[in-house]
Amino acid sequence: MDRKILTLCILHTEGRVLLGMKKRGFGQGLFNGFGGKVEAHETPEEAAVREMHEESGVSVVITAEHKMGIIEFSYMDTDELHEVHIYKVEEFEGKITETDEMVPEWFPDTEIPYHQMWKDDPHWMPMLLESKKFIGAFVFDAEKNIVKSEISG
Ligand code: 8OG
Repeated sequence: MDRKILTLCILHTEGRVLLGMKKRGFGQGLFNGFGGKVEAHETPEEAAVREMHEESGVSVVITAEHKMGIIEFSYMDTDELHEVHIYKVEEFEGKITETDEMVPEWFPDTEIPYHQMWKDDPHWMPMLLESKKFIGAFVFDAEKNIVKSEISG
C-alpha cells in the first residue's frame, strides 16, 4: 500500500458551508472541502492552510484544535491508501476565488449537496458540522461505491 497523507478543510460559518466543485484530477465533478497532499517539509496543519489558500483564495488559521477527524480511504482498483486529516474552520480572511482546481460555492448547512459528493461524506459531515470528533475507514470499489465502512464518533 502506498500511503499518502492528505488534508481536507471545511469552512463553516453563519450556517453555511464552503465547498468546491473539483474541476480536474482526483474527485473531478464532485463537491468537496479544500485540501491535498501534505508535503515532506510540512505539518498537516501547514498543508491545510496552504491548500485552502491555493484552491479557494482565502486565508485561514488552522491548529491541531481544528482537527475534527482522520479517515483512511482505500480503493480496490489502486494500491493507494489516503489518510485524510479533516479540519473545520469558522473564520477566514480574503476573497473567495475560483481557481484552476475548484469552483467555490456556499451551501446552507441544511442543504449539503450529498448527491454530488463522495459517498462517504454523509457518514461524517453531520458530525463535523456539530463539532463532534470522529475516526473512520472506507474502502471504495472501482465505481467509487463504498464496499466497507467504519466510522465512530
Ligand atoms: O490533491 P488532491 O486535490 O487530489 O487531493 C484530494 C482531496 O480529496 C483531498 O482534500 C483529500 C480528499 N479526499 C481524498 N480521498 C477522498 C475520499 O475518498 N473521500 C473524500 N470525501 N475526500 C477524499 O483524497
